[in-house]
Amino acid sequence: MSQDLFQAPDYYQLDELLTEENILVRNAAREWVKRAVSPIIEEAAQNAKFPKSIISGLAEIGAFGPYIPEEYGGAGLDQISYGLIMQEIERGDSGVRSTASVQSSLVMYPIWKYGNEAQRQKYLPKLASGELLGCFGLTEPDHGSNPGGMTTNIKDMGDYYFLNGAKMWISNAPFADVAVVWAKNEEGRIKGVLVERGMAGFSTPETHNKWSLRASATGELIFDNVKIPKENILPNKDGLGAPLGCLDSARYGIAWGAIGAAMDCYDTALRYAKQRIQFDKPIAGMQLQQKKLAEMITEITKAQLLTWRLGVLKNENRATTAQISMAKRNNVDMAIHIAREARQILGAMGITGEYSIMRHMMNLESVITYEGTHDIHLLITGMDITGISAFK
Ligand code: TGC
Ligand code: FAD
Repeated sequence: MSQDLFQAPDYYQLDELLTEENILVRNAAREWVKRAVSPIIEEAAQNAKFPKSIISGLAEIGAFGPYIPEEYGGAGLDQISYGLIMQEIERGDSGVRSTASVQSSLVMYPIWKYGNEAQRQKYLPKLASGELLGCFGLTEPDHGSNPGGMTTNIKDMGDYYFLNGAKMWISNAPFADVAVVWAKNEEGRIKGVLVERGMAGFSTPETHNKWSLRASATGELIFDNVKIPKENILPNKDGLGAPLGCLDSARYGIAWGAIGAAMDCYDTALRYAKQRIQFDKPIAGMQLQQKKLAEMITEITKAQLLTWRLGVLKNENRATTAQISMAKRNNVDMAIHIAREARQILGAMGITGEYSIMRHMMNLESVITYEGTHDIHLLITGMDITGISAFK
């Protein structure tokens, strides 16, 4: 990829809404992405290889557990700083943000919220430092949008449980040291299970041939009579609401992250349009290209405002599932449209790895599907405003 010349758009002076700490945290993440992610990410994506070299840097910028209390190794930051870290990381690559989202919101969050003190002490500090990496197993081959139908199960064997079943499309699975897995007990109640690499009967084959999120490793989790010690069950919450509660936190991070990807596409297209001469003038001077760029900055600004407000509500513990869902859906949709338009502004150059746009565009095809598809989020809003569930 050519040199990273990124300049973040802030059309409505939104920095004035941020605290000093928010800006410090955001700038540290921004600087790290330029230094450690941009130079290596295109090659990692082209080779479909997760760049393990970034793990220590992610831990250093506080991307593993930004809002987890410091006593457990987290960064103890507010929700807006958490969002800004995700924005900056996804400005670099959605797959790198995925690794941070999974570790923070889908692994550390459930251990912190639903685990007991021994589980918190055992796992959280090592997850925060990147010494351990985690993954989150909810989706199954036959249960994606409808995780409540899952068939992965635990059976009480007296001193331990037997875990059987399979999860699919799991980010970080191929190298995760610990998996937070959702499984039904004999009463059909969903429980959180901590499964560790090395347990007999547990395997994590990698999923190949992805055209999207190529710098993130995706895989399956297969459980064949895995013996689970009883202390590996998360005791403090069960039912479908437990995994869905984790998704609230991860979807919130994605809402910010998608703004980062959109900002990078817009900034790249703007710079290119000013330099590229056709018909004896920069294409930035052509009305059709200006329309595209004007619409992009408008949509980015609207998303920034929506998401900042959501962050304020989240800081006050007032953000609802439906509000988070709306921001995830809107912002990812906004980013994917901007990526497609920006790609066209670069003409043929837009399809190459010289620029980040095509990589963002392909990545966003996963982001619009995972953590609830665009359709599912429309139906969550529909359910919220009508009071009628389209899922039943
Ligand atoms: P429903 O009947 O609505 O709810 C079941 C129970 O859950 C409660 N609940 C929530 N609790 C906490 N937080 C939330 N966000 C909650 N949403 C619902 C609800 O109150 C109820 O509780 P109770 O006590 O009455 O039992 O459930 P449903 O079966 O009708 O499903 C609703 C639906 C479709 C919205 C839900 O299943 C859904 O969100 N599906 C989408 C699945 C999804 O998002 N999967 C994501 C997998 S993880 C992933 O993609 C990681 S990618 C990571 C990366 O790489 O970045
Ligand atoms: P399906 O549920 O089969 O949906 C197919 C289509 O039908 C979609 O367009 C959907 O919108 C539509 N549809 C489904 N139900 C309805 C309905 N009621 N009304 C209208 N339309 C409907 N999962 C994890 O648990 N952990 C992970 O770490 C994880 N990482 C992922 C990483 C990647 C790269 C990808 C691509 C996925 C990942 N997922 C993960 C899985 C992801 O959450 C699921 O793919 C997603 O929830 C959708 O499930 P599905 O793919 O089975 O699609």
